[in-house]
Amino acid sequence: MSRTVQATCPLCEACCGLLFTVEGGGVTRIRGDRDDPLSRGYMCAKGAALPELHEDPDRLRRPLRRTARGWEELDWSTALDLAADGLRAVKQARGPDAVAVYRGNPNAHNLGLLLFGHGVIRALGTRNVYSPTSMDQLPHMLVALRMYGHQLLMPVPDLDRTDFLLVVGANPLASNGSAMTSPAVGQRLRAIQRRGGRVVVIDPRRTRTAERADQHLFIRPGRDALLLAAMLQVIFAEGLERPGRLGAFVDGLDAVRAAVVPFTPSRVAGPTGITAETIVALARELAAAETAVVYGRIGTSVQAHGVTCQWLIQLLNLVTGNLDRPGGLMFTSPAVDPLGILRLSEPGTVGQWRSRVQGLPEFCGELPVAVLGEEIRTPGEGQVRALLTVAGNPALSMPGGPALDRALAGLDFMVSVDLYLNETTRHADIILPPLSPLEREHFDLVFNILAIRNVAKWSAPVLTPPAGALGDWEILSGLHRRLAEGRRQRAMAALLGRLGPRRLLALALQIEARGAGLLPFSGRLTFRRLEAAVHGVDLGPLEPRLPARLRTVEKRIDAAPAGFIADLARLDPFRQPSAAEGLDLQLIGRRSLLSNNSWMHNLPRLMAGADRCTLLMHPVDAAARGLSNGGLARVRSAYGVVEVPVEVTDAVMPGVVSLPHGFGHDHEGTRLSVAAARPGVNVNRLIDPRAIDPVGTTSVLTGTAVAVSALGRGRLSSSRRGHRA
Ligand SMILES: Nc1nc2c(c(=O)[nH]1)N[C@H]1C(S)=C(S)[C@@H](COP(=O)(O)OP(=O)(O)OC[C@H]3O[C@@H](n4cnc5c(=O)[nH]c(N)nc54)[C@H](O)[C@@H]3O)O[C@H]1N2
Ligand SMILES: Nc1nc2c(c(=O)[nH]1)N[C@H]1C(S)=C(S)[C@@H](COP(=O)(O)OP(=O)(O)OC[C@H]3O[C@@H](n4cnc5c(=O)[nH]c(N)nc54)[C@H](O)[C@@H]3O)O[C@H]1N2
Ligand code: SF4
Ligand SMILES: [Mo]
Repeated sequence: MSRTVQATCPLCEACCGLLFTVEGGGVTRIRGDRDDPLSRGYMCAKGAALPELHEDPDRLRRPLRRTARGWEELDWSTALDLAADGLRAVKQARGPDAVAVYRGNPNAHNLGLLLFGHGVIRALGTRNVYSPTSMDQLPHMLVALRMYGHQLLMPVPDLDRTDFLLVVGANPLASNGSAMTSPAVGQRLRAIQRRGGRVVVIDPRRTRTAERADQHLFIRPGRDALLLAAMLQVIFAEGLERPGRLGAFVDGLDAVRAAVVPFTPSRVAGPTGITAETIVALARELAAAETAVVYGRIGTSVQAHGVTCQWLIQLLNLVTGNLDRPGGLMFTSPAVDPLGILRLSEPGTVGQWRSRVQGLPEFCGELPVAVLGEEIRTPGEGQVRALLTVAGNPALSMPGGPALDRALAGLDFMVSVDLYLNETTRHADIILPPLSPLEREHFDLVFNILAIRNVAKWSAPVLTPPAGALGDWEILSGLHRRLAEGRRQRAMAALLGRLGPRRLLALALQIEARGAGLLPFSGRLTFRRLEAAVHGVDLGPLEPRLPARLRTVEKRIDAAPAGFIADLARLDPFRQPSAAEGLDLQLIGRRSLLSNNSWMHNLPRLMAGADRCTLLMHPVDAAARGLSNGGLARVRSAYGVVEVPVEVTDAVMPGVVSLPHGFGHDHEGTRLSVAAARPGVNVNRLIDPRAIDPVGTTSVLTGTAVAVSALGRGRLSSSRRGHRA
């Protein structure tokens, strides 16, 4: 007997609806669900690999403890006791801040981790809380907080209705869309073109998205703020601004107008690599389009002026009248609204506390990842001596490379909640492996806030979990109950544990319903209706939400937050990015459809084919260094060195090289047999954690100055092999 189960893919922000055929306890077939209101049948190779992830013999099934004789399996209650005892011991001996918590990217895709992570952090009482936010979307959140009054008020492109899409520093055809839940984005871009619209891409690399676009412009890495400021300058200088209905709710446009005056197209042309005429034409086209969206993603966030980029992107949408209107950049109306539910979600905070060593400010309850390594290494009161990682792989994902790896190795105690024994969790004393993604229930709390259409979907587990195994939420709930202090905390931990994610979600929907009249979907979506709609509930296209949805005190948009204006004043078009002696190239990253940051490299079907961890280099640059396709190159930055094969291609602009992140699976002591066979190198060995955007404390991961030299074909020097350990 076979049955078909509908479920949302939890791997990336596209949140595709998938159909699983289940037979004899396993998945025998998987395909895209054509009745899903958003993904309409789309599925990528990673989704198709979910059964392989489930079956992966290297995926951990039982808790592990490190011993002198190697890893030992534990039963769950012993494992949770030992984990909690170890964390508590460090807290008691060295104070709460001595225990750090790092929650990785998959937390955002996991209902249980989202609902139960906070309790553990509260119980630990630590200020050393970290996540990839500060190497990712922090600039978007800070801009949302300052302009619209809430960190989560991040408007998304109304892709299905726009006539003109300007993509800056994003490659949705590889990433499947980010800060914009829009599955099948390739089809959606094609649809823009079919209805007579245009897609333009600004990127130092001719990506798949750029190839699909009507126009692609190379830009020098890290120079987007200049381009965006110049576009605004043209719009103001030519009197093209028309903020429309929202004009009455905006403060500070005159300050913006004055601040962009120096950024004329002719001044920024040289530094950006885009001609003045092209910049003027782009600004005019944006202003003239019936509807338009400027959309910028990670390429414009993880640079020295990342916040300024995201701010200027909001302004371009605003002054051309495209903010909060169909076909423009719009705010969502999620069924479970974090802004609505009893105001449970904080608007956002900056600088409530500072990091001990460098004094960098907290943002929304977290410190920047840039400081984790030094907080572990630097002795003194408040030094981090224990770490809890939850679904994260900082050993590969954070800037810092070997220094960070050594810091993790030197901790007194470490616990990891993770599916694998990988580069990070190999340092743990206790590893707590959750059920596989196919064995857990799912609802998107985060990505419904960022979806290009209002949708909601409940997914029951596809497969029945093995008896006695624990899901992510049960693991965190178990830690929470053990770590909770005082009667109130203990009672809360016990209550949450009894409810579980499913009943908490049902409760959230009930609370939404009570707010009848305040929220567009109040009372319309009960948990029963949600559960019955196995393909998902379509709540319709995005609707204008301003000014009602603003969370600023006066319910007005602040177009000119002081810190942002000041950063613009610091932007000198002619200042070269600081390049130490001989570092004459700029390094950018890239993503592949077949990767998911640093994980999923252990699945044979995703690792088949050509080596993906290669250095892309322009033919002119390669020839100048005596490098050809497949030749080995030594890449050196002011911070570190890697050795990697070269792929010569004119898809990168001259002067720019590209290396993906998430590789470097050549550490001893991992259990990743497939990944370790093709380890690649860790690009973060080249990136100095001290490189940050001072406005938003986001790590600068793009535009790193590097030198590249030839090593000869097939010759690996000892420094590549030498870092096994
Ligand atoms: N398949 C797959 N999907 C993923 C992920 C994955 O690893 N694999 N990761 C997920 C995560 S965590 C995230 S945050 C999202 C990210 O989603 P995207 O932002 O779409 O990610 P990228 O594909 O890295 O695209 C960034 C683009 O910016 C360009 N770029 C680099 N530097 C600059 C610059 O200075 N200026 C400009 N204009 N462009 C620049 C790069 O060449 C690249 O094409 O993807 C998510 N989706
Ligand atoms: N140089 C450079 N560095 C980057 C980036 C870049 O573009 N360039 N991108 C940055 C970005 S945007 C991000 S988001 C970060 C990602 O950084 P991280 O979140 O630290 O890294 P991931 O590779 O996503 O690691 C996810 C971990 O979670 C585990 N895992 C997967 N699913 C589950 C689950 O359901 N439950 C549990 N408990 N564990 C699970 C995996 O085994 C893996 O160990 O990397 C950042 N680092
Ligand atoms: S695009 Fe993302 S959500 Fe869709 S199947 Fe692929 S990994 Fe899953
Ligand atoms: Mo990310």
